[in-house]
Amino acid sequence: MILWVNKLVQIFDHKMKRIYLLFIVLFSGIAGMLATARVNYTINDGWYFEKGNNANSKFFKATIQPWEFVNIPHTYNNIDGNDDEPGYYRGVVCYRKNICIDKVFENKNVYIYFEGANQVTELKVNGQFAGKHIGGYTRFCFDITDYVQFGKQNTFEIIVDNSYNKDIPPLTADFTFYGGIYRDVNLVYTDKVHLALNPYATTGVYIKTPQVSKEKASVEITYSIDNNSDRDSKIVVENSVIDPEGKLIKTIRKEYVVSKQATSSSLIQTILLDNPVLWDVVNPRLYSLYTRIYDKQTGKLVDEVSNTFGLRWFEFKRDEGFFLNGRLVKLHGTNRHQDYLGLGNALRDEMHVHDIKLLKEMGINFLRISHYPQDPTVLDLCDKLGIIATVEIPVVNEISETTDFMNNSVFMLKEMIRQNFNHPSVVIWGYMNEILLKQPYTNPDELDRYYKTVEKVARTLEYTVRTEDASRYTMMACHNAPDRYEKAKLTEIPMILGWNLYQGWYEPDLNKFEIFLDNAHNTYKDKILLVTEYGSGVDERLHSFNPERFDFTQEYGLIYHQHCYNEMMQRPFIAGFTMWNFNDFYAEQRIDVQPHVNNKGVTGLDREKKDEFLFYQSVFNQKPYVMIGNKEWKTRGGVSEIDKDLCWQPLPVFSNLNEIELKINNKSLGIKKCDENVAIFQVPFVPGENMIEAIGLKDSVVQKDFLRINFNMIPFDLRKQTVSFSELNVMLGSNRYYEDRKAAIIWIPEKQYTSGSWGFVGGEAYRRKTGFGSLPGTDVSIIGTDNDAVFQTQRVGLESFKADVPEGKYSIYCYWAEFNSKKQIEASIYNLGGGNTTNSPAENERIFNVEINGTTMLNNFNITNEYGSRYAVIKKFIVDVKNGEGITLNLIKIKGETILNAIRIFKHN
Ligand code: GCB
Ligand code: CA
Repeated sequence: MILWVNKLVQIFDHKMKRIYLLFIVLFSGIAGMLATARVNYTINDGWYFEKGNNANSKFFKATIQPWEFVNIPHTYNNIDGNDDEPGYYRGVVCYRKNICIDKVFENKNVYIYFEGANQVTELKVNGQFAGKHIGGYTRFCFDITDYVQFGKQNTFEIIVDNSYNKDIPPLTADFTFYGGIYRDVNLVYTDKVHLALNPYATTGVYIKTPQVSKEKASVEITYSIDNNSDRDSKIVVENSVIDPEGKLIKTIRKEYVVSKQATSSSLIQTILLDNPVLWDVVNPRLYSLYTRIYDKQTGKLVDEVSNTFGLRWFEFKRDEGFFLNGRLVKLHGTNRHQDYLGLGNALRDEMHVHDIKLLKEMGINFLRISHYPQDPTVLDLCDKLGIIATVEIPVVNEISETTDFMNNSVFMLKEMIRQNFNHPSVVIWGYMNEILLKQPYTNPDELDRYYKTVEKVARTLEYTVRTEDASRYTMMACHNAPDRYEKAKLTEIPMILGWNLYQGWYEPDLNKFEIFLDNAHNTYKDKILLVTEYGSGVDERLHSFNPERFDFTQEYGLIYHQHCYNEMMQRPFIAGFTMWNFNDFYAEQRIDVQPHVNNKGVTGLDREKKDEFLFYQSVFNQKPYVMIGNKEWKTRGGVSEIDKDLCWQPLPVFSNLNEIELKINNKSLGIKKCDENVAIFQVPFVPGENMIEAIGLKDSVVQKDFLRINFNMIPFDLRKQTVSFSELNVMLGSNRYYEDRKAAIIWIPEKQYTSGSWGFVGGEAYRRKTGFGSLPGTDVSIIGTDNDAVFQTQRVGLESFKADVPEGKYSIYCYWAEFNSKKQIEASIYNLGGGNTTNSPAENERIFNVEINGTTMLNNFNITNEYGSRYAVIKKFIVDVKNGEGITLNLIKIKGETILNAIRIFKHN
């Protein structure tokens, strides 16, 4: 309840004017003195951490083992989420710390504020329960005033649990559910009377801009005030607007009496502005709003909160696209996950900042913050840099049919909306991703019931968004199974249908991508369409000059992205698109060429730029752009011409100019036209250093890029060439080049043996059969190696590997991994039906002998018996090559087919 006097202090008459002036003098003076009406700082450092919860709180002694000393942001799954052992710790942990709450805060309210902890958090202060929060991706705070002792050390214990919980989304998803307090944690001290932080951990101030045009804007400010004191308080609330130049342009005040021990909510003030400076993607100008509470009697500043906001208007038109401030803007961007190499999700603020800056550098204007709300810095940066954003709650893959699941989802949605309400960058709230990917029932009746529940959850979430925030759009992202979504009536519900499309990746035909787009546009007559995901797996270490689907090479990725990009740009009804993904990210259960990692990022786990990033940078940027590709290919090499120390390999140059000239070691290779922003040159690499120079011309301005490539020449003819033979690393059954970055060696594709050279004799490349044709190599994780790519292909039925090397002492390393397994591996649902059909049966037992230059090295070699399957086996044989015999490795079959996955030949002298 609030007893407020609706008495706006305005300049009505002379008397009021005097009072007004008095206010100004009084308030500005005191505000200057007490700039810190509210105190807020992090308490991230020096926590004792323990897995499990042996909390015996009161008598906690920091010295007791086995406590580990950690800093927040922290997760306990960064190691076990990426090891060979399936699964990762999902359970209870405890963080503890003694914190002194200073006596100066004696009359204040004390809050502990979490930016995020995954996924259930419980707080004890001095042994007493002080709060609990559900959900791993939203902010929350607890009022701990009644539990702390001022002027003393207080024991804080935070128990965090990331166990599977059927009532909390996400239940399953293609990313690792890192546990822990992985974002900042703060203490906040406020006056007893203050802008309300709870129930949703916000600033307590919500800024709406219901009318914005070039001429004027109305700014509607809604706020709630907590009075935790024992007396009703007479207050003045002041709202001041600072324009993008930093100038104070409007201040309004309103008086209230706020009742003791109560929250006064939905208080509103409106400010009208003339000639507003607009927020736009090209010129993102921000206003600030200071909301201050003064004590009416003393004039003392009691609380102050600032929020930034932007003035813009926007609209999606079904056939034409997205309009911002009346101007058509094709939304082009990416998705982003919040993790990083080796750190899991425990990133410092500056790393989030770096990511969004990098995105801007790539030239995007649209970010789908998937699949959950992220660190507050992310949207701050979107506001600041001019990036349109969509945010969503992690209701992914499937639901639980429980009331708690529904309630938790609704609560998360409200948290997300209220916490991010003031960001001008946000135009869409999302609430479901591929929700019908998992089909928990096979029985049609049960599935029907399940669909009805999903529909109910969707309608409830849709309703929640519309009542919380009618100014933005609602969205659901669906996968390529429209019939399911139609059956469950989901396609009717949101304003925007997002589609996650993988034609040309999980599904075979790249051209079906655009067919899908046209169909969707014709089918969903009243829906706005976005492509919320499209992507292909790319490992920075892999290249191929014969790229194909699922080889994880840079080259296939480029073909894929160029295709999708062009098709989307040609269709105005695709209002926007966000590629999957900005960064590679951890997905513990996923097995690709880099197990536990989803490598569809255009940057790596460490944000290394792949060629796909450079491609997009060239198309998204207006400024003249010239960039030589393959920058990440640090140890490059290839096989020489038959009688020359030269190796021809293609090299892409990315550019938005018409033509590019390329030079190698100062010799021009001519001029090439850019085809869809790429010019691919055939480059004659020489052994050792190659200085590459790309030159583009635009309006008589020369744009250049340089790349120094140290080329490892592998001679074709092993004895005659001037480049003396040193080593040879060949992946059998493979078309790919692979960089082993730790050893800085280059693995190259196989070739057939010819006299004087090297290569295989007999056999065929292993291909796995899937629902959509055969694919290169296996997709299982190989245990005991980081170089899975070297083991994931093989030649089956190989008779020999021969290399006509010069005389000398050699190490010959044979690499094996048995793909056949008794255990059928569960097909990944993300393969969308393109999973394996042959997980080769166990009866394919194989036994063979290994013989080098006539000597039997291994007799009755049985890999499965000795090592089991999917295990990396390397055997090194040391051999003296004499009498011009070269190397002949024979595999002599005894049972089943012989195999060899890779071979490394290293010359010692
Ligand atoms: C999807 C999911 C996303 C996955 C992605 C993939 O459709 O929404 O979470 O990571 O596909 O790479 O399969
Ligand atoms: Ca693991």
